[in-house]
Amino acid sequence: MSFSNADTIFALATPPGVSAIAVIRISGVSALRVPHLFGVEASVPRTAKRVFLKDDRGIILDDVMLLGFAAPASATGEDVLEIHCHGSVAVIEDILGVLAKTEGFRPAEAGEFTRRALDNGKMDITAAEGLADLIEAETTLQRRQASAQMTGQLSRPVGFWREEIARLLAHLEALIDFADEELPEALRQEIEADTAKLCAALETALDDQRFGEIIRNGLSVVIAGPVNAGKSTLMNLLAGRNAAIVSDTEGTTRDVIEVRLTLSGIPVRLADTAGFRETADNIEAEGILRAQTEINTADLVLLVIDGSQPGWAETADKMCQEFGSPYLIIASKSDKGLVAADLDEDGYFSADLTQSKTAQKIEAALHSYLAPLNQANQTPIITRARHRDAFAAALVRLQHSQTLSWEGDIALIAEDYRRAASALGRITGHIDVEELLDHIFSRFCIGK
Ligand SMILES: Nc1nc2c(ncn2[C@@H]2O[C@H](COP(=O)(O)OP(=O)(O)O)[C@@H](O)[C@H]2O)c(=O)[nH]1
Ligand SMILES: [Mg+2]
Repeated sequence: MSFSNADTIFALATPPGVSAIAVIRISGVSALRVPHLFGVEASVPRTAKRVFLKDDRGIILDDVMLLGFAAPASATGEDVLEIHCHGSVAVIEDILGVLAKTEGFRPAEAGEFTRRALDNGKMDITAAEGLADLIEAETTLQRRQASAQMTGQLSRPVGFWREEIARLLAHLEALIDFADEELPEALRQEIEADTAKLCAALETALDDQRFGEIIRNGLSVVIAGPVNAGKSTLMNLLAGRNAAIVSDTEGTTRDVIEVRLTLSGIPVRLADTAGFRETADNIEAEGILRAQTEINTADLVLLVIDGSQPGWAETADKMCQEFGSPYLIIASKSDKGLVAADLDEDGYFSADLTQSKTAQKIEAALHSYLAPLNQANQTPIITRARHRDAFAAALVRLQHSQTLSWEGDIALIAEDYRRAASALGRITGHIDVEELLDHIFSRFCIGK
């Protein structure tokens, strides 16, 4: 963002449109002077004050409540004023209009309040991400995860590990400085043991079956299979509405149709796709290509296949082997008589998709698939690919350090620790290890 932090910024903090109350938020050096612009005396910080804002002709503009916060004790770390006005389009426009034409004021860019909070040390990147997730949260699990991240679920362990790595690094640096002296064996063992502990902790955090990312983005479940198997019927059954066209005409579904649902508290993005078959139709062929892309990136594929047709199990087996994702096989049309199959009982289940009660059966099967994900790590701390990459990079560095010989160049080992610490620092935005090292060295005595 290239615009100036010196400006006082303002924005409507509530959704646009008509509402009982709307909140206009103002942050920056001139925020607490805003009441004067409306012919009102300044408010006392942290005290709610009811006033009548006036326009430039002294006519009452609205009956509002003002709430001020003096820097640095505010959400952005700057002076902040909130105007709680009536949620009328005209009132909001008129108040924003006065602010817009005042010298030193300008409308906030997207995310700029949070950006200022970040710049002023009010929150780190993980808390800002948590806040963004909280605002977007649609399910209880998403809300819990977002609040946890906002309050340090991720930044606490990251900070702790980073400090631990820096502490070990400080020892290594001291060893480099006193290279002439004999390497203290006890210290070497201690560093190695602590490094092993760190690696184990990172491995545990990484071994979360991506549950945090799944909670955040939704589990991607793709319905796939041959044409006319009942894929769209299954989609509608789970969605509880006719989201996709069901027809006995082959090749009816040609594009990917997506609905969002919540299963076992987990948000699910359910996608219906075009059935597989050879086709001369360009649009359908593109649909099949899209289906394949969806399948390859899915968290779970529901393969629907007509179970009343001989040879269905073999076809299903062959198809599943090409999937890069976990899958469940659903043999449909069991009402027409399921053809016995040489498949593991747990490997599939049969269903009459035209019966609404089948939905519960399939939801139960999905639940048993989702439940273990949830158990693996009750409170995943990784919620984004960005975090995962950083954890993995730190782990690789620490593991690499363990392969290096202490008889060789200790500076090489130290470099691994340095890089591991910066990888973790990228998560919270604290990349500089030197500052941490200075702090740690200040507590060292010579020879330690
Ligand atoms: N008898 C019976 N018919 C089904 C079942 N599932 C789907 N159908 C019918 O099969 C035809 C194709 O279904 P559709 O969902 O459009 O299949 P898709 O091509 O895989 O999306 C439709 O006429 C459905 O009513 C089932 O379990 N039993
Ligand atoms: Mg279909």
